[in-house]
Amino acid sequence: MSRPVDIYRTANVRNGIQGTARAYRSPASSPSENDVIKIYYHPISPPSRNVMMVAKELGVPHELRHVDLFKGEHKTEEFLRINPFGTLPSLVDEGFIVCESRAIVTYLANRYGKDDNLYPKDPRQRTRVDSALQFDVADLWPAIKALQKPQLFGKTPAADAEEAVLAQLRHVDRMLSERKYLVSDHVTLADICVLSSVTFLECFGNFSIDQFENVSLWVDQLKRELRCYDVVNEGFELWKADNRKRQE
Ligand SMILES: N[C@@H](CCC(=O)N[C@@H](CS)C(=O)NCC(=O)O)C(=O)O
Repeated sequence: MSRPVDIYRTANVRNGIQGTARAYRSPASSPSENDVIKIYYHPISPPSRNVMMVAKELGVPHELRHVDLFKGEHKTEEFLRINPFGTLPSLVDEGFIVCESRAIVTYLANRYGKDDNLYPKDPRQRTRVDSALQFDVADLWPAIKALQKPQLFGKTPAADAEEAVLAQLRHVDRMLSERKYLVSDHVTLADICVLSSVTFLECFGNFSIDQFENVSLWVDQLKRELRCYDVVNEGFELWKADNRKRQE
């Protein structure tokens, strides 16, 4: 596995800002400096970006471990011992391993959330968040992945892939016609995870979400409001810029 890369540190140096992930306030129940949470990630992977954004929003100290998907590092014996599915992201908290990004973000909020804003404790409010997370994992993200992943490897997506994405975005747009955020009057885990999926559509510059007015406004607003967005997504932004150049 390659040397761990802390994209936050890179971002902070570039932006002239002091500090790394540890600059965020640590909650009372956070682990010791010696056994800090490890997040295995790749900067352009939307599920990885979910987890990194939630960890930052919660102020959970963590260390990033870069796993190069393009070199197959996620299929090495070493990594399969952490994540038997051979996918990113994964989290290790004092030896406790969690795979699947939406399970990771709910774990982080349950264990380290100082309040229940991101993941409400009220059963009905929480079910609204869970429902949107299930929609993301089962419907929205697979449609977006089917359109984008082939292009990552220079292939052409299936003929109906774009229409499938449009159908899912219509659902998101309808949800956002009723309120400012997906399921509540404030940001929840649902917004962060769905935002990661939707912004993956920015990869190739050949798909626009502009026809979905509510979705477009919500994306712009979240990018401004989430204090973690720029720092967590710097690797993604750099990759997108390089990719555009490669395509010119
Ligand atoms: N449901 C999983 C999906 C994870 C996933 O598919 N991650 C991609 C990166 S975006 C991956 O590791 N792909 C490698 C592979 O499938 O071999 C999650 O949310 O964690």
